[in-house]
Formats: sequence, structure tokens, C-alpha cells
Amino acid sequence: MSSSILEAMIVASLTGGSILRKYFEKENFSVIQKSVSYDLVTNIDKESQEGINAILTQRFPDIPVIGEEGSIQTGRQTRAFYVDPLDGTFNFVHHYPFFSVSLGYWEENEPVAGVVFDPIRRDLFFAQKGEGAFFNGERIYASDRTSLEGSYLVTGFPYKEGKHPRIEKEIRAVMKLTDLRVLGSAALELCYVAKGIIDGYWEYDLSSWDLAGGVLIAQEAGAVVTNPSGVDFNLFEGDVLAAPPVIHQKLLEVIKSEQLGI
Ligand code: 2AM
Ligand code: CA
Repeated sequence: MSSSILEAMIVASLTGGSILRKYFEKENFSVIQKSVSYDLVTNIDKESQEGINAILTQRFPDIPVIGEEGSIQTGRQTRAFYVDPLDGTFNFVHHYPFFSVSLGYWEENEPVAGVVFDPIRRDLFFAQKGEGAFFNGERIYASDRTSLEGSYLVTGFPYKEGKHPRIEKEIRAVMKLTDLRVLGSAALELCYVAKGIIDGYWEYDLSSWDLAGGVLIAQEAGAVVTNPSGVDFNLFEGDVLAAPPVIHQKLLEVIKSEQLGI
């Protein structure tokens, strides 16, 4: 992959991030409900998307952009940028400073480059396939913890109510072993797995743009990424389990036994 693709993604993430930062302290943004009362979008998500799309399409006019708040499609679909211009909108709207800009570049259903930027902490995560994961320029690695007991595990609640019984059962099983958190930005949660802060993360029913950047960053830091039934991760199914190898195996066993009703 040409390094100029990664460079353009970084520039685009910083641009989106500075738009989010500019509006975060002020309250002059309008909030629109999408599906349920906590599935939101603001005019800031849209402004960030426009800024990012302008940079990507000016430099790479032939690569489609699939964005949560606006896509630019071109003829060929075997490669694309997947962009979430504000991942963690619910946090943003409530002034909880944990959200991000996420960009992934995929070719033939494989991740090639990922960039996630936290504009409040000015934390930049990025990875290229086969070249490791980086946090503010330093190489990062997933946690070396091997026991679920005492580990920092993270999940999320699906917007669709029909998906709740499954995750509720899994959460109950996991909480017998350790504490659990829901932080609210899937992209940043994957990066915290990459940095070894979070020991394991699973969530259902996400979108391609939530996952496309962070999945590669977690993998390149040494985490295993599958779906929560243990089969290969699929960007378009939106279910994810990311953890360093031993925790991944142990967490999968607990989650799967709940899925099978064991
Ligand atoms: P968003 O802020 O861009 O909507 C919260 O659990 C995290 O999951 C956020 O990253 C949120 O992205 C994302 N998310 C996306 N689709 C979701 C869904 N259907 N249910 C729950 N969370 C979803
Ligand atoms: Ca998102």
C-alpha cells in the first residue's frame, strides 16, 4: 500500500477531530434521533464527515468512501475507505469526553490501514497491515494478561432490543469472573485493546465504519479478532470479539457456553 494513503487518512482524522473539538465545549449543535433515543447524530458528525470526505476524495478520487454520515461511491467496490466521523455520538452529546474519528482502508475484504483519533486527548492510533500498531508514534502491544479474573473487559449494548437477551446472558456470565465496563466508542475501545488497557472487548450489531479502523490496530498490536462465536471476523456482520490470544480463548469459552445454553 502506498504510504500516502495512510498519510491522507491521518490528515483526514486530524481534520475531523479538530471539528469535533471545536464544538465539544460549546453547546451549539443540533441533535437528531436516528433509531432509538440513544442512537443520535448531530450537525457536527456531518461537518466532520464532509471535511474528511473532501480530503480523501481530493487525494484518491477513485477510492469509494463509505461513511456513517455520507458516502462517495465510485464504480469499483473492491476497495474502500470506511469512515466514522464521530464514533461515540451519545458520549459527545452528553459531554462525556470519550469519542473518536475512525478510518479504515480495506481491499478485497481485508484491512490494509486503520487510523483512530481521539481529539480530546489528542491520541492518534494507526496501523498498516504487517507493520505493527502505533500510538502517538510509539509501537503498542495488546495486554499480556492470561487470566480473566481481574481483567478489564468491555462490551456495548446493541441499539436493537431484540439483541438484548443474548448480551444480557453473556454479561451475567462474565461478571461472575471480573468487572465489566461500557465505554461507548467501539473504535476507541478496539484501540485500548491494542494499547493493553482493555484486556478484552466484545460487541454486537455494529457497522462497518465503527470497526474498519480499530480492528487492524488491535490485530497489529497482537490481539486476536473474530466474531463472538469464534468464526472469522466479517466487517459487514458487525459482531466482534477482540483480545490478546489467551484472554480471547477464555472469553470465547464463557460467551459460547452462554450462547449454547450450557
Ligand atoms: P456511534 O456513536 O457512531 O453511533 C456504542 O456501543 C458504540 O457502538 C459506538 O461506537 C456506536 O457508534 C456504536 N454503534 C453503532 N451501531 C450500533 C448499534 N446498532 N448498537 C449499539 N451501538 C452501536
Ligand atoms: Ca460509530
